[in-house]
Amino acid sequence: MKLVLIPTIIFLAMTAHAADDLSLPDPLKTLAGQKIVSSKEWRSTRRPEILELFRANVYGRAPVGRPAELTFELKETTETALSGKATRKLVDIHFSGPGGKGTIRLAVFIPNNVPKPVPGLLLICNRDRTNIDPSRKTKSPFWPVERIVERGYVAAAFHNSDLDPDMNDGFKDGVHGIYDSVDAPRSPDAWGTIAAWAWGASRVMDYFETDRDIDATRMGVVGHSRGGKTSLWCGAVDERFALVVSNESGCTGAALARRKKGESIKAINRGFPHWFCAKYKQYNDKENELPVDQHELIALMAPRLVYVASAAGDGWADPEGEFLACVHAASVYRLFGLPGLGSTSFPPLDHPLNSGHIGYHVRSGKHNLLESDWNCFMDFADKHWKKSQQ
Ligand code: GTR
Repeated sequence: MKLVLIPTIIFLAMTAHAADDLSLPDPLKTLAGQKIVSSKEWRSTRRPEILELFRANVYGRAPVGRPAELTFELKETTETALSGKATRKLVDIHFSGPGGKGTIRLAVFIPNNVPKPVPGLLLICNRDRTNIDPSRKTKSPFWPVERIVERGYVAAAFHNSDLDPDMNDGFKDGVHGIYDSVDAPRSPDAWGTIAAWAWGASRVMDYFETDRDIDATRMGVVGHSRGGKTSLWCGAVDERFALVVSNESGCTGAALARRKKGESIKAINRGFPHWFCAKYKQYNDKENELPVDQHELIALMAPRLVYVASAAGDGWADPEGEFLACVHAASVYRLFGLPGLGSTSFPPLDHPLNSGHIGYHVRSGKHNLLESDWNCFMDFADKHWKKSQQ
């Protein structure tokens, strides 16, 4: 017994110590030094403050929310998809602005023979489009539609390049070209590519709200890696998403910047100068000067559900930093009387923590989004959304 307990105590002490050393910004203390003691104060004062700090310093400011010109074109409805198990809808979401127009090509599978409206998961796909093949000729664990439908959830997906190509193109292409002002020089807080993709997920939510088969009040947004950074930012900005899933999002996703483990702010700004706003580059090698850290991004989901997934072989995304961000977001959930993660010790491999409103797992293996990850996301959704049925 002693032999088990002693290492556990040492590990717990190390975990707490590692986090204390970081001098993380306190989600419950305003810039003016006021202590936030209620969910009401959080909502009225501190949440808007943190959201604005992320906008101004990290992801940038979208010049438009739901555009005046937004239409949904139902291109196809197939009621016998997946051998009759699902109804497939292909929807083109058209938007336009001063600089042109664009289309999100959304694919949705709605399980048949379940009560409507159905909750589900929307994937922001950042890998080759074949991973979200709606014909199902190509099947990929990145989007295991058959499994998602079998578990009673809507499976929806769109490709990030419908919003903006993943290139440092001077913000000429995609939604930046459509909505940015051409008269003024680009400001330091103008939106980057991650914010553009997140904007797209919100336009998909605009569609969900019109589809009576889909329960728009119980939809999750899921992203892997750069897509996970996107799902987190989307969930922060758009509170209509009831569940936000970050799979191995790492730097400027779920991982704490102040730990300086794995990918750094400088490395990400060098490698992907178009992902964030120009001002973010001021924090290269200056993590401690950033007025926020990523636990506060997770806290912006409160009191909604958020799930963070890591892989043990993905040091670049700093699994422990992703875990600690969840631990340090919990104080905000407690304001709502919710347990947050419900644990402060790093879980063993392949043992998800999913009883609180923040879920977390670290699985064995490498950087990837697998069917086993999806199963964990759905276990978490089941726990919280199907409580009454258990
Ligand atoms: C890496 C990048 C990460 C992560 C990853 C991905 O090259 O450094 O931040 O986003 O790409 O999206 O697969």
